[in-house]
Amino acid sequence: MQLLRFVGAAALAAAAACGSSSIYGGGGGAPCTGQGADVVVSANASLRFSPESILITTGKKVCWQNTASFTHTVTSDTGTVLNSGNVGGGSFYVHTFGATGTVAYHCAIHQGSGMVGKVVIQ
Ligand SMILES: [Cu+2]
Repeated sequence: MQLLRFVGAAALAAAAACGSSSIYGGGGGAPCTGQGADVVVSANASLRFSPESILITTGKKVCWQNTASFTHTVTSDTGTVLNSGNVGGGSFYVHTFGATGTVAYHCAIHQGSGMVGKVVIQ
């Protein structure tokens, strides 16, 4: 019990110290599964983010998996919190959210087709 309490405290401390950061990569397979993401959002072949809106807490790691065979982006509507650049088919983009707020984003290539999403961080 004592050990469990210690591990819990360490995990909390690590989360609190964790700022905003991004990871890029992937290609083939299901790379989000190896990223330790708390939430996975697919950027799919139907030009949609799924789920389109997610609710998380600070310190959570979100992985966008491009499940299409073509390129998408994960790009903040305003600011640069999410700025994936081109994410090729089968690749992923990971971002850990360090601050509360609402981040509306879109795919820079398919925004005109309604490919938009939102992350609410509490
Ligand atoms: Cu797209």
